[in-house]
Amino acid sequence: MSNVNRKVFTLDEFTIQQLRNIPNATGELSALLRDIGLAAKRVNVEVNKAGLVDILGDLGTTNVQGEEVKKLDVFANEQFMGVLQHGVSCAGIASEEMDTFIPFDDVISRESKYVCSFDPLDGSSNIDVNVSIGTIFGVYWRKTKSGQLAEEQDFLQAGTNLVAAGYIIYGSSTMLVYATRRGVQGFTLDPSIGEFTLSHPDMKFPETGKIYSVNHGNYYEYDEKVQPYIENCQRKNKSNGGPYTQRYIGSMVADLHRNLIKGGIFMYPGTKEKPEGKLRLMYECNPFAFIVTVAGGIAISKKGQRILDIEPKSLHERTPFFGGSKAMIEELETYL
Ligand code: P6P
Repeated sequence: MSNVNRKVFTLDEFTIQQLRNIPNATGELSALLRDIGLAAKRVNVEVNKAGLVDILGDLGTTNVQGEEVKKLDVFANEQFMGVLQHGVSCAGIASEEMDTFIPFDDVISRESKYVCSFDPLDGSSNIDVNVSIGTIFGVYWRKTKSGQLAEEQDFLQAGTNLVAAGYIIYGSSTMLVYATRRGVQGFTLDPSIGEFTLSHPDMKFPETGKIYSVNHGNYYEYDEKVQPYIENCQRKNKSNGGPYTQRYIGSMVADLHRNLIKGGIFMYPGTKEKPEGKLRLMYECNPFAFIVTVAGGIAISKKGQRILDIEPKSLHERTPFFGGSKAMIEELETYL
């Protein structure tokens, strides 16, 4: 049969094609990624009409249409947990929205070989002002034997053990970007068919860039070694690889997505009051460190400490995060 000329792959077609190309793959990871894509489409619908509902309302309040208002991050958490619990690939989920992990206690889920960590709606405070927000996820092989309930050790794994990681950005368009060791693939939601379609194949972090992203409002709180690097960024000009531009949206997914495409460095340093910084290791930093690294960039928490090598001690621990273009992180490390 002639090879049908297929210009555009949907997420489903792409993951199934990957499955066909990987010997002895069971299809569980492909199925899991499709499940995440489905939940992302449902969250996207709610995020896109956020301005029309009273999302500031507490649980149980009703909106102008008389619908029960769910805070969007609670809604998003339910959507991702729901599809994974009723899928065939996930034994449990840990979420920034939940105090502890949830093992899925049914026969199929107990047999499943993956567990997922999620930040179901990162940057949700930005919804009220119509700024891009996102979902961040990581996928691990479980460490416990299949057939039993997932345990905390299945989730408390270093980022180097990630099988896949990705994010959805609910922005001017809605994109799903995921990384496996085979590369980083970007899909854009095509509303005309309601499918994520491959728009950014094999994404690579530009070797260097001219964008630095940091919250200048905390400048005087940052570590003394970080401040001179930020000043170095401000002093860049035509004669020394600049000028640099400062871009900071305050939504990790949006800031890192832009820098992945254009090149740049994203920083959330520790401060004197909070040396561990604000960002969560399991739900924000590890997934992004995996994506950045697979794409050819670098992600560290301090000099010589790659994020992916951190051995987690608790599900909700935080870490400073410096991630982005290889040459920019290497220059930063000379200051740390
Ligand atoms: P700040 C959003 O609340 C978030 O967790 C990340 O998405 C974002 O990068 C960071 O916090 C922004 O924090 O302190 O600069 O407002």
